[in-house]
Amino acid sequence: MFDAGGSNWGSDTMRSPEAERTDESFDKSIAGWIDFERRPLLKTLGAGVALSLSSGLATARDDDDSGTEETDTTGSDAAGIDPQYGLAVPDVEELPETLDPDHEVRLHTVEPDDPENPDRPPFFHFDPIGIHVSGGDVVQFTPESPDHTVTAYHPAQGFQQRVPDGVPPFSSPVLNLGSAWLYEFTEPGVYDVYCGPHHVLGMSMRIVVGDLAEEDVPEYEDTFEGSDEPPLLAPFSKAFLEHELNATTEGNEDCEWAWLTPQEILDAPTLDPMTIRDRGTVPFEDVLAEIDRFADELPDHDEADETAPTVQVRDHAEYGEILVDADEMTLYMFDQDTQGAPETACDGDCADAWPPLTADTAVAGDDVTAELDTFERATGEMQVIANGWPLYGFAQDDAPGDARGQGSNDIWWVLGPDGTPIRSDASD
Ligand SMILES: [Cu+2]
Repeated sequence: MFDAGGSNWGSDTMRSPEAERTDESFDKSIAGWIDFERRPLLKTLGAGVALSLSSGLATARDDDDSGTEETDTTGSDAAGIDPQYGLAVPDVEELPETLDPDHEVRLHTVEPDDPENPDRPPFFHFDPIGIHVSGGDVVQFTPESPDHTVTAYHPAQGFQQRVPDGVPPFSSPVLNLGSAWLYEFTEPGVYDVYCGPHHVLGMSMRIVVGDLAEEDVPEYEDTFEGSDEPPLLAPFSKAFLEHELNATTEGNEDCEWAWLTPQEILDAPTLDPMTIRDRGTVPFEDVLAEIDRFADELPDHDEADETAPTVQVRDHAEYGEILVDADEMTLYMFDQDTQGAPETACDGDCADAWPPLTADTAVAGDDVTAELDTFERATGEMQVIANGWPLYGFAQDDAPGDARGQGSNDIWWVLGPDGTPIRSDASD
């Protein structure tokens, strides 16, 4: 029930209704916080949007009127993910089971917590903003606000190449809420990507693929000036935009640049490729904290909870280092579950006694070496998996350090930092 999208990638997309719609809604989405005098700047941004997407724009929406299923004939690989166009899934609820994404990146808009400066524009960002994936991993990009894209820095998009050699200038279409876009990262290396509509607001991120070594880290320089050819793409440079901002806003010469810039983001120390490789994921907050002029304005928002570790390690007096949840409560695995199977053998009354650990995104604490993932329970909640084992709490544990469920019926066990069950005797 989804269109693989291949037939929608027209060559005349610059004039497609979708491009115009995006241009318009982009204006609307930021009109609320920008003053009237700056409208000419927005026109400039709008033009840039159409240009930046010209080589990779297509609709992510189902064509409900067509009544026919069209087949992708553009040379997709076996998984149906095109190396240039990825795979747009109009309805994320209908993600084909054969495509099991290994990672998820959300595309966000967050209002800063800045009562002193109510006109401060929102932060448009990817979260996590840095991830390390294995070669061949599929990443699902999920918009949580409208009108984002995921686009490679590439000469074909008007930028220096910031993806490994041979990687095409890939781009998602403009993504609407409820959709998703999948891309398979096959070539090892460092990938910098941006959101077309929000690039000038600093919306960019870095993906490190494979076992990167220090000597393999590419030197990306001078990217944000745009390329000389074609010169029309130069409007992406910060200098140009500052000029426009100052020219269109009276007495604005001393105005501090209100937005994040991609350069600030991608130069943040915590987005160093080796740091990303070592950390696995880097939340947006960590990058924001490293940009001096925003360091005091971290959004005080659910965002903080979403990026706090969902699973961490705690030393237990009897069992040594074990996995615990965000509140340091002991976590368990269930022998009747099948390791690696995205399903649970514990629901109903069982789930009352052994509440599943749920989170939209599983974030590993520092000492967690188990690979974390999630799957959808019948209730619609996302349950966290460590090393292939669905995780549960125990209703009779009252405080951190309690592990009253250990060895219960000889089928419930705590887990070590790598997600291996610790099948010791019951403690009582
Ligand atoms: Cu965006």
